[in-house]
Amino acid sequence: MTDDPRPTTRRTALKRLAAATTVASLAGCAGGSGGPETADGGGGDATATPTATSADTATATATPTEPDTQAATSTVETATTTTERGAYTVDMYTELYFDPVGLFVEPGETVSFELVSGAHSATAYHPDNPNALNRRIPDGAPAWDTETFGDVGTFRNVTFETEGTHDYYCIPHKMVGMVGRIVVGSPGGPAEESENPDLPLPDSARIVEEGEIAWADWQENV
Ligand SMILES: [Cu+2]
Repeated sequence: MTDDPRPTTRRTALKRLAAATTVASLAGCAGGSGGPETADGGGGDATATPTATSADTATATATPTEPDTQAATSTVETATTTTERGAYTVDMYTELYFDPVGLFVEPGETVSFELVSGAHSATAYHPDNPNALNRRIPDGAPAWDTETFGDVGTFRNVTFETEGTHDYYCIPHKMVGMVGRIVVGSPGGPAEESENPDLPLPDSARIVEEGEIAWADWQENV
């Protein structure tokens, strides 16, 4: 399905970058308390995304999802290992990847982004999110963002309501290709119009077909 002639030197370079950045993140931003500010005043999406707080105040702020008759929304809530896990889990590793890198869910389902090692975020490509630069989630979907967190073993939940293709990235590691894709319901939206600029992602049709694509199965293609 892929005719991917990318030279292996890219992988080598990525690994070197990964190693270097791992050290940097361990030294620098392991605390996770100072997540990047969310850009305010965009005003685009009427449905405000609840702001995820730092992990140490995790339980109090989860905003219940209210069924919205009109707008499709994605919500973010903070969570700890003691709270309820979503139907799906995406693991985040200090080696700078999401696993699975490609995932299919039905609208309304919740994905738990779990921190296995390092300090990471899962952040939608939406102009309101830090360094997103471009939009790669469907029209009408809010700027979902777990913000960066560093407490290993915890997770944060994102509930996906908006059908289409949601590309996302890790704020500290976007530039070294820590990105992933979730197809909600069926593929669609701006992510389908161009290849992901930070790292090629699995084709959405393949994600739908296979349900999930493990990083180990994909990294040979990048
Ligand atoms: Cu990361």
